[in-house]
Amino acid sequence: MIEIGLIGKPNAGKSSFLKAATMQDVKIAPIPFTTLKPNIAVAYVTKKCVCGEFGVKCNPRQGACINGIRFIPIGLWDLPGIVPGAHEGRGLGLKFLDEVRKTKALIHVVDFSGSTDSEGKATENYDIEKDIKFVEDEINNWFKDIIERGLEKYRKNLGNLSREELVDTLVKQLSGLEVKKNEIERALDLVGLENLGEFAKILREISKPIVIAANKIDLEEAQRNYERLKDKYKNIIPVSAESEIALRLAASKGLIEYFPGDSDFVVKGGVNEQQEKVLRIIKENVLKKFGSTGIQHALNFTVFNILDCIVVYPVADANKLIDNRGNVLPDAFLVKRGTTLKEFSYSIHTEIGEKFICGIDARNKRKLSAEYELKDGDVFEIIHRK
Ligand SMILES: Nc1nc2c(ncn2[C@@H]2O[C@H](COP(=O)(O)OP(=O)(O)OP(=O)(O)O)[C@@H](O)[C@H]2O)c(=O)[nH]1
Ligand SMILES: [Mg+2]
Repeated sequence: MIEIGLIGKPNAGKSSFLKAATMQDVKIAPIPFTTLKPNIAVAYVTKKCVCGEFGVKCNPRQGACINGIRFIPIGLWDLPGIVPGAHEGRGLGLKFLDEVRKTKALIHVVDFSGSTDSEGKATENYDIEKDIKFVEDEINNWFKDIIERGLEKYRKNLGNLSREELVDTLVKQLSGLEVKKNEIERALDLVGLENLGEFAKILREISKPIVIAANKIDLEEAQRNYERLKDKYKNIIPVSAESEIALRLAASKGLIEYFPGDSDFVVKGGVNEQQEKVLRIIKENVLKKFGSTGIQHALNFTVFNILDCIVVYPVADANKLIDNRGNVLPDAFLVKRGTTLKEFSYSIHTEIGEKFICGIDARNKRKLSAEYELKDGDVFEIIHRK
């Protein structure tokens, strides 16, 4: 399962984001350091399912398929707040980041309203660009410290190491961080190792990209800041975690019809005056202005645009599209674009990879080779030796 981490200063809304995305009951409060230990919960990215095209009704083993939209599980980590100097131990430090080494990307939840300072304390007109910078710097420093530790024993003779030895050393040191060999090679090609800080920064950008969630976008100040900065930073999504929580809650109580990611909702009745007012504000101030609350969009954007994942559907029988128990289109897997069928087979089970013979495309029943590059929406059977 792909894992994503929520980072940011205290009070930015990380736990609110997690709750909005998963409805997991986590502690949320307007005081800094409410979260003291990482929480993980299952969230979902959404994509149109292939069941409509094949004219079948699917039985997902994980997640769900609702109105032809497939909900594919990912792991989402809610982390304690980061303050400037965290990599040197300030605040709660960065120790907890060790628990999220396996994340493939990070969502930086930023309080775009500017109503909290770098430590999460209440203020006014805070310069949010400072947050965008210091949190990234802290994460880059975390990488740098790990790389430095790995190279410690070679310090005196770093110049004597061949490129291959250097890459091998870095691969070993960074393996727990989900950093791949080709990512290390790319970073070395781009900036070399002369300036370790620069190398760590580039490697972090390649191997753990950061998406900015411009949170609290329901507030006027946040909307002003977003308009001012949206073109300056790339990968920035306007978000209102609080609005999404309210909408999901109202939907679960049967007050409204609402689907995560929707640009609107329908009131079903039984809404009191206060609830009606809150819903109206969300509709006018968030949904109409930004197209959604941004929570689902931020997750989908991170997985599909930034990590460049596609969705594939392995089945045990390419004719009936079922697994061994008769479930139709049981699995929808996220894989990185460019993954070959053989690599995918290994990722399911080493034995399937080792005994791989070929694949069969469920659409045209043609054979697929080991080197076939999987495409978005592929449905296939893997034939392997028994
Ligand atoms: N207006 C508004 N307030 C929000 C939004 N999201 C979170 N908040 C508020 O911001 C405060 C902090 O939220 P949390 O989710 O606890 O923040 P956190 O980043 O997890 O904080 P720490 O655990 O202390 O690091 C709470 O009072 C939330 O209600 C939002 O979208 N809009
Ligand atoms: Mg929290």
